[in-house]
Amino acid sequence: MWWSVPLIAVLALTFYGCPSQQNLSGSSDAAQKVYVAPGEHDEYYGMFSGGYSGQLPVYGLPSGRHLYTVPVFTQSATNGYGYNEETRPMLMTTHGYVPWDDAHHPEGSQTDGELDGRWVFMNANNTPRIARIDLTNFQTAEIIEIPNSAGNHASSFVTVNTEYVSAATRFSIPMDEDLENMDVPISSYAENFKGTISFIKVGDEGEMSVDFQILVPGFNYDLSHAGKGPSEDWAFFTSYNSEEAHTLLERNASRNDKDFIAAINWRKAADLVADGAGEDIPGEHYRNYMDHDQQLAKSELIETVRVLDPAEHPGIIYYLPTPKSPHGVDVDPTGQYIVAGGKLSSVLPVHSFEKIQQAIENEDYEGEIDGIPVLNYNSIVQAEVENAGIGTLHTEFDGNGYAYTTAFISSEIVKWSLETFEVVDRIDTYYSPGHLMIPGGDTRNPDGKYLVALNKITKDRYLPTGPELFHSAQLIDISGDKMELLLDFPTDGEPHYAQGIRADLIVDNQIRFYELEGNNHPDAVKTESEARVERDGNDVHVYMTSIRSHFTPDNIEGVKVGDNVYFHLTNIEQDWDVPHGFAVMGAQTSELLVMPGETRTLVWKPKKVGVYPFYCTDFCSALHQEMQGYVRVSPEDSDVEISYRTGTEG
Ligand code: RUQ
Ligand code: CUA
Repeated sequence: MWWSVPLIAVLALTFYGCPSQQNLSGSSDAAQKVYVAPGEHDEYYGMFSGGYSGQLPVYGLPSGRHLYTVPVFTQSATNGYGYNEETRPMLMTTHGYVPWDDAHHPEGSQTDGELDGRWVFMNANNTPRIARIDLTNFQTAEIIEIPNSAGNHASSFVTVNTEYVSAATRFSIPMDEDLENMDVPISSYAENFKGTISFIKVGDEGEMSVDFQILVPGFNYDLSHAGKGPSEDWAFFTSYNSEEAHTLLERNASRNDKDFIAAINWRKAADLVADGAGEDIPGEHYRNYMDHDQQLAKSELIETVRVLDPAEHPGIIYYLPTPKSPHGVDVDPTGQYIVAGGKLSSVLPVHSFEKIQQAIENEDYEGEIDGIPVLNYNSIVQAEVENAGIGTLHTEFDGNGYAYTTAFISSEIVKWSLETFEVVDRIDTYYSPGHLMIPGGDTRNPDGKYLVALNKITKDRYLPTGPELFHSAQLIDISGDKMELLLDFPTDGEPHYAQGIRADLIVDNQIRFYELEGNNHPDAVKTESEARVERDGNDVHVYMTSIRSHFTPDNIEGVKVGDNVYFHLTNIEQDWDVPHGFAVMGAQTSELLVMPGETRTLVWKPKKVGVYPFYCTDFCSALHQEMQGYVRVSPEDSDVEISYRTGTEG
């Protein structure tokens, strides 16, 4: 337990001189199990959420090597995502350009309930959005905004064939067709505030659209997971604050003994919508996507959204009473059991899908809320796992009949049987795990070899770095009867959830460079002879190429103070792992990092007269330092004409 560490740490310090040697995980046996020899590759990709970094850091497992970070909801100076003109539209929202978010749950696309290695979806919690990351190039391919929502936390979980991705409002908000009526006192929460649960349709190419929203009472919707097998037409969403408090939730939303899991028959709702059910209400939202042909992100504004009122469409949603402010909701590989994280509960409740179906059939209800039947708790609960730790949050499965649950307060992972519902093993974590991840652990077919604990608190685990410490992940061997800690490593940003995907599902589909012929960017230049500089009023367009180790052109004159200079750089290399960078003195955005065959644009507004150097930022060849050039900037009223050259004296 983390609060008991200082004492142990002091003892350890006395005897070994190092506080982290208190546990014996550094045994050579454990080291062997995570050792990936130089030049060898890991068995899994670990796609971790970056939490408040808004990105998707990617680690190799079991080694814990940090392989890459995919920029998603946040601008990234590392490669210019969100800074350059081509990718800025990805971050467009109805609130304007939003270059940051809080990303919580990466989820891999599935076919027939198994990971298929095509895409990873991830939610933005703050300004509600869902991103789709393409695993052929590890770039964000699309971001869709979720309307009528605030705090998109119960997202982005997929149905068994990636028909839909889920979203739900964490913070209920006033909702009205007439936007004027949204200006209401906060104290009118109970009468005016509503939630929505959204189903985002995913097309064959991955393109997303908000298919429908279900209007629900003003609780806080927290997490979700779709069913599988017998329950595959259903999706489950936890909620808290069934008290509908709007202040001091810590106390006021912890009164009720039970809150609810919303069980939604998404198939039925989707069929109804396809037949024209529901109502289109205002719901402005952006859909931003990468146009691969033009290598440019595009934004489109969608104005309405289809909404279903459960009172008018019986059979699409039921409430499952669940103790007490539940957090995670996880469905076992058979699709039979729905496990809720009992954040404030002394037991871990497990609902049975079969019993839920019976209760629905028998109309075995204990009440109704806004037209939503509340099923009888005692009729649907299969078991309450005792002794599963304190502050249980999330559960994953090994495919061998066991479930693993994180306990935040008692700082441990607890392994229990899906047959006896008894705890069979437990292991301490360092410290306070939130989510956990087993590769495929929320699919029909988990790989029950490793488990990663995604910890919230780090304390003394690594060399201290001042008040701020990276979060930590711990790799645990779950292949035997006893869990064994193998490795821990710091993570970039807060790893809420993660996905472990078998490397062979991804490796063979990798794009190594973009074909220059396929580049239809309107500002691309594919040969040095096409490179040029053109003035158009106050705009100067530099159509530039890069190849080892020069830019064309590299001497530019005739730019004036007050101009907007667009550097459109096409990297005409056709080889793997030869990006070129571009930076110019005084630029107010990041560098560009341009992949072979790709075009990227940096806008520069020189403020002072002078001669400005530009250079390549990525060490690309032995003569990388020579990869540079100059732009001459003349006074606003100067009559120096545009001219440019490479390799000739001016
Ligand atoms: S959360 S620690 Cu998924 Cu954002 Cu549970
Ligand atoms: Cu091109 Cu360094």
